[in-house]
Amino acid sequence: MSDADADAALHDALECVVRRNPGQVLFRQAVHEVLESLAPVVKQHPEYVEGGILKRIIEPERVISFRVPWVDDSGAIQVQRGFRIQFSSDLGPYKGGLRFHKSVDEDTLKFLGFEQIFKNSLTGLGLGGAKGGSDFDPHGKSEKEVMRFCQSFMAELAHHIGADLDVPAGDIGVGGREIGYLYGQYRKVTGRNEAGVITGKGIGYGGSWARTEATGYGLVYFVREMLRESDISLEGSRVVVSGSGNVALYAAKKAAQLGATVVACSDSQGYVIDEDGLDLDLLSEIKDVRRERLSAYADVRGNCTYFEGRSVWDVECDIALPCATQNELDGDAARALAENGCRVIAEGANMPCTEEAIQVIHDKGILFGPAKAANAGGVATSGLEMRQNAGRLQWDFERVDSELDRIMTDIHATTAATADEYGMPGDLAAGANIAGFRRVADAMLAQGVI
Ligand code: NDP
Ligand code: 2IT
Repeated sequence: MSDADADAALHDALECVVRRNPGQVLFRQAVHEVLESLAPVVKQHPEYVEGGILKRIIEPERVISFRVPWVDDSGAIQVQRGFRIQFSSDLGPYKGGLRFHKSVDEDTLKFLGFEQIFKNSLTGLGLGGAKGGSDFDPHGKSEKEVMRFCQSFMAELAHHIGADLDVPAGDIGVGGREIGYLYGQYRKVTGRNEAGVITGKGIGYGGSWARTEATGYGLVYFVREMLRESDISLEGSRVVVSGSGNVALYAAKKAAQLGATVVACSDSQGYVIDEDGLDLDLLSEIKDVRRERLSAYADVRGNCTYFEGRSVWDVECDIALPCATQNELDGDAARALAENGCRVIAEGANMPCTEEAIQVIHDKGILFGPAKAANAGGVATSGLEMRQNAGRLQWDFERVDSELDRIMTDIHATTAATADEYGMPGDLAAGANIAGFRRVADAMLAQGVI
């Protein structure tokens, strides 16, 4: 296909997203980022355009939106909006997390569902792409309020999911506690013990060892692979993570285990810098057990500094791991990191770097690990949990962790080889988009226009 025809097909697909989804800026950003990488693929493979792949892949198979009423502790009735975006089932059952955060809307979940298709493809497992969630804000809610909300949310969602249909998991605001309540309500509503319907379950009732750790650990395994042929090493490096939730905490723990000093982390209010290296057991206790704000870490730890309302990307580091949320690292932040000598940025969160930031990272020669590849360890381990559930067995921690390590190593090798093959050596973002896309596109061609 000629360059002009390929560019026109990609341009038409993006135009279609903009026209059909007015105001959905995150979804547009995510689609643009993928389509931008695909020109060389489309030129070589006109069958993708002829088979309508670009037109089909940008339209979710199904968008489900529902009312979630619940009663708060004062007896007042609250109503939230719930969603499940079932984006693509070409590689397997729909798969992707649930996000509970006040910012959640259809735009957010479409961007996340779209990215999930390619991420799940890269894992090499049989997983389609989906995302769901609600604008419920778990901050400051009592245990009982969280339970009642989860029950109401699942009373509706249960009609749309199943072990061979759609398998949710956690994301921002949805951790082990919420998954427990959601799974309990699924059993109650359906009357079935169907463990493979949701992942991230507790170890005692069908969960997988190492799922809790998987996204953060997987991110650091991916960084280790990125550094293999460089003069940079995790050992002795200075690392900054953003966020202090599930992904941030276990990324920090694995980086520290591999000899790095993790000097700073953040939450939505501010960041803490601890020059001796963060006390990660204390951080776990404050965030996971006590469910307090990060400022409480500084109060208990002493001898460290908490900055309210300031950017964690001002902290000097060798390696930066954005692990909080989308568009948290912008062009200015990327320039600040570069000026302070940062050599590596790898995305634990989904789409944490803005398009301008990615351009700056590229121009400054900073090594970049894109989210679809670098944070795929979480969903990959969810895939391993589904496999264990289907076999009604449970592997030990070491087995799951070593499978995770192997999958992350393979994802790195595939993305690097694909970038080489398409003449963009070292561009792991392009490699991830192309490799992720090709597997789904080939499956779509093989299965016809459905
Ligand atoms: P958690 O809810 O455990 O933690 C989220 C962290 O990010 C908190 O520290 C939170 O701070 C901070 N944060 C959330 N929203 C904002 C915001 N708007 N501005 C600044 N800080 C914010 O979520 P996870 O750790 O599970 O998820 C983090 C990221 O990783 C998300 O992008 C998610 O999509 C992605 N991800 C998660 C996977 C998983 O397995 N959990 C897998 C792959 C990717 P605060 O408490 O103050 O809100
Ligand atoms: O963004 C993600 O990959 C996740 N939140 C994990 C999804 C999953 O199904 O484990």
